[in-house]
Amino acid sequence: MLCVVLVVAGITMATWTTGVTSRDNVFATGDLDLIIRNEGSWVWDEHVHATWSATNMYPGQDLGMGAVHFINSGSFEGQSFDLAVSNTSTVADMDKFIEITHMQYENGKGHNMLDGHHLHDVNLNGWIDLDDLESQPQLALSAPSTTGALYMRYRFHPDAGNQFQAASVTADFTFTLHQ
Ligand SMILES: [Ca+2]
Ligand SMILES: [Ca+2]
Repeated sequence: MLCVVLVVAGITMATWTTGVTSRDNVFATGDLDLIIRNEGSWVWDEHVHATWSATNMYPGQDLGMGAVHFINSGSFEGQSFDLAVSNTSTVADMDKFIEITHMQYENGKGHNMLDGHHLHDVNLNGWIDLDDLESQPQLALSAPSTTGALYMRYRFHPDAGNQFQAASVTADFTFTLHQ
């Protein structure tokens, strides 16, 4: 059995604080608080573990669309947003065969991450995949002002060989909002 588990986890809460204290002055600080929810869920949570998964995958199979939604519930507007992934493959380099066929970041405006200006085929296998995203975290994107979303679609690449039978990839996504 071939399978891929795409875990959306590790939400980073960015908190703005100041250590300055002086007599008779008060410096009040605000914060950034990034929370997410799964597609199909109404619950916003800092500790959501959204799981995009596919089992019994075969080479060439479309793995469908996954979505995760964001909201900044803090008192500051976020200035920038980072998106990173860390992959664990049970058979080496399997993440290179999880092709990303669609990747759209929405924050009031749609950003096609496959437009040639964001994600590149850095491992030079001819397609954009989870390994490319792992080595190119998408940093300093414009922040989700109130809400935002990430939509991704995957395909198990047709060139995947028999070495990946009974193997799996786990991809942990981390989203960071900066003041
Ligand atoms: Ca590639
Ligand atoms: Ca990798």
